[in-house]
Amino acid sequence: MLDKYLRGEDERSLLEKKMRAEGRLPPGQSASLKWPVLHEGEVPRFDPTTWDFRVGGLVAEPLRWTWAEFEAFPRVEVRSDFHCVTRWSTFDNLWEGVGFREVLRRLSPAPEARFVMVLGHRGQDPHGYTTNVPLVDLDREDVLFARRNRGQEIPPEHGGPLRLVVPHLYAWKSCKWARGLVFMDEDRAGYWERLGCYRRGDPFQEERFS
Ligand SMILES: Nc1nc2c(c(=O)[nH]1)N[C@H]1C(S)=C(S)[C@@H](COP(=O)(O)O)O[C@H]1N2
Ligand SMILES: [Mo]
Repeated sequence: MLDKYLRGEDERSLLEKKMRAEGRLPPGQSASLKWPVLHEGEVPRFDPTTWDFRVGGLVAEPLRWTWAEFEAFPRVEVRSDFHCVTRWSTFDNLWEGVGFREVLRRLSPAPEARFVMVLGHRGQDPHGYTTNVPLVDLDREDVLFARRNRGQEIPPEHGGPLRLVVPHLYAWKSCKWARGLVFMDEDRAGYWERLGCYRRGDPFQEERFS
């Protein structure tokens, strides 16, 4: 270890080297051992008696699930990497939660509904955080509404009690405090996308700012 220290190879740069060698470090990213907190606005207070999850837009019928209903959905575990457009990446995050496909099975989106607006907590803000994602990028085994990270409830500042995780796109798509979905026939811009982020945001293509 002293050798590595003297060569300036700390744990972080060793991880970065390994991830680069495995093709898991997108261009322009550095590996982080810490999990930074990054979001706009305030951390919403969670109240299980008023919390709900709403689905609208181009679905057979609009839906609303209470906290108790959502909590009863079967869970999955996913291990995945996480890439923020501000150039940090974390690796092998163990998430547990409700798979996006588990939610999708309960809905009947119209055939033309190829895009989804993911809605964050609104609180006092009439708009709140939103992010648009093509449905094909959500309808994947590794996309989930996460309840737990590395065996712990997700802390409020990281999006607890429920956050979306879309590991193959930049982390601005991984909406914290997720509260709803709107199915759409065309791609509309969410919060960061309106402010100049790419509509899709593939970290391996460096789709950062359009
Ligand atoms: N509701 C909400 N979700 C959000 C954001 C936000 O501002 N509001 N920021 C996004 C961005 S840019 C990143 S990098 C990740 C950061 O998640 P973390 O704070 O858990 O690391 O959350 C994403 N999800
Ligand atoms: Mo980010």
